[in-house]
Amino acid sequence: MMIQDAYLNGLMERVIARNPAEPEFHQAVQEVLVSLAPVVEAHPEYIKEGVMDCLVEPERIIKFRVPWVDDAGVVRVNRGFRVQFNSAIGPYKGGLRFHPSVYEGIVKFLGFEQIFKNSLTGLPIGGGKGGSDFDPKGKSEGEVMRFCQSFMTELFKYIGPDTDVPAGDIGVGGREIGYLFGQYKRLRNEFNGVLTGKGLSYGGSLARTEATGYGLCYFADNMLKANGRSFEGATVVISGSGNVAIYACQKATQLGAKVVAMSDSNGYIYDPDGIDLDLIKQLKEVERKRISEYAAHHPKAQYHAGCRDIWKIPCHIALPCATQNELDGEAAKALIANGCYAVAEGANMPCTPEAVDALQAASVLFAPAKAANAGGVATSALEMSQNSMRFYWTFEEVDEHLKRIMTDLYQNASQAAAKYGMEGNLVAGANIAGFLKVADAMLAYGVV
Ligand code: NDP
Ligand code: 2IT
Repeated sequence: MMIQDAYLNGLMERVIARNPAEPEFHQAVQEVLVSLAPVVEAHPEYIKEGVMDCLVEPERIIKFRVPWVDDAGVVRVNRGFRVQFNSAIGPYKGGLRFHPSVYEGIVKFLGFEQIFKNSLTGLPIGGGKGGSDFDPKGKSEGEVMRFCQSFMTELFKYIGPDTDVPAGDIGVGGREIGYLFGQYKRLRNEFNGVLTGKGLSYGGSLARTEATGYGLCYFADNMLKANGRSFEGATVVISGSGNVAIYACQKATQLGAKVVAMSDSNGYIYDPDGIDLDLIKQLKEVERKRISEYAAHHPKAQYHAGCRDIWKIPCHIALPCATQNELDGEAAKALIANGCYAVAEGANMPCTPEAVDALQAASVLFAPAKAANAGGVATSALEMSQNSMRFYWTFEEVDEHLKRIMTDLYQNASQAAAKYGMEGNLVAGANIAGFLKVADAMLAYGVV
């Protein structure tokens, strides 16, 4: 889609020229600038006071060497990143991703989107993201531990509970957060809430593990009900079988849906009887195995190598929960042809721009990642609150906060879209509502 504003168009050209060979970052910025064109038209001060130019430039990027020794005694060297994108409304907050595909452009796209997502939660958190091109797959416990310790030995200089609070993302779960927190505590000699997603015995919050997947379904439920639909009786396809996918499957099932497919980076399983989530959890959370093993336990289930065709399975609701650009224009057309009426993004930027355009043109209800998956980081902020209070809330208390946050978020995004003449367009609504709070704080600070 074109940016309907000359200044923002020029800004987009400068972003591309100043950040060459970072297509994911360009894609994320382009989408936001398209949404913000009517806002800057009504509020030229955001351009005049430099807010737009500052918004697309990270406050700070830290890039570092991560050396570690593998089990064979060989020295390995990975790259570490932390992009501290925007601290206008709170300390930088966002996950760490360990995956071989990580480079600066991925961390920048994720950090940029995190600014708006975190603002949308209504909680005081700025935007940041980090990670490494380290691949945890096939590594021993000892190798993962030594890598995490080396990573934190550099990162600890730049983070803190009032400065920057990392958490998990792809390849970083409870195990990795434990190793990272242990090393931070040792280096700093401080026990504080510098990371979220911690274990329950050392400051973690109940319901953080479930929060992104649950929040995704709470958001989707709001969107469906506002349009006379619901999860009850719906057939659902979910990509991924990691943290977000597993708890999205659990909540969708609790809300009355039947989840018939899940995937990993090698392929997908289709189980017409409904996914056996206990088995998925055992294979993925405990044994760290491939999803292909599922078929051996359920004879009616089919395993297909490759990820793309998962979107050809007929469903009413699709929840992409694996990675960026995993659902393209062709996949969107297949979903539409099969009668899919809602797509909610659990992963960050899983739908390509062509897919989003096709879904919206066909009036498929579309919940964008920044809004739909914000329940994870919102619950991270609740973990920070509990750490500051040196207190714990029950699972039910945290879950109630999460539900309310996702409902408020849906309302705010819908209202912002309607206010700027784009009723029902939650992409625009989420971008605008997330932007306004950050932009007003930036205006208040002057040029800093
Ligand atoms: P996990 O590492 O727990 O799971 C990732 C899942 O996605 C795995 O099934 C993985 O398969 C699959 N996957 C990863 N990369 C690819 C790829 N390139 N192609 C196909 N499949 C892939 O991560 P999360 O569940 O935490 O994260 C999933 C998505 O949700 C990401 O986009 C993340 O940014 C986003 N997200 C996560 C939040 C959180 O709280 N954890 C919060 C908000 C968003 P395999 O095991 O084979 O690699
Ligand atoms: O993309 C995300 O919002 C996350 N990976 C969660 C970040 C967090 O700080 O909990």
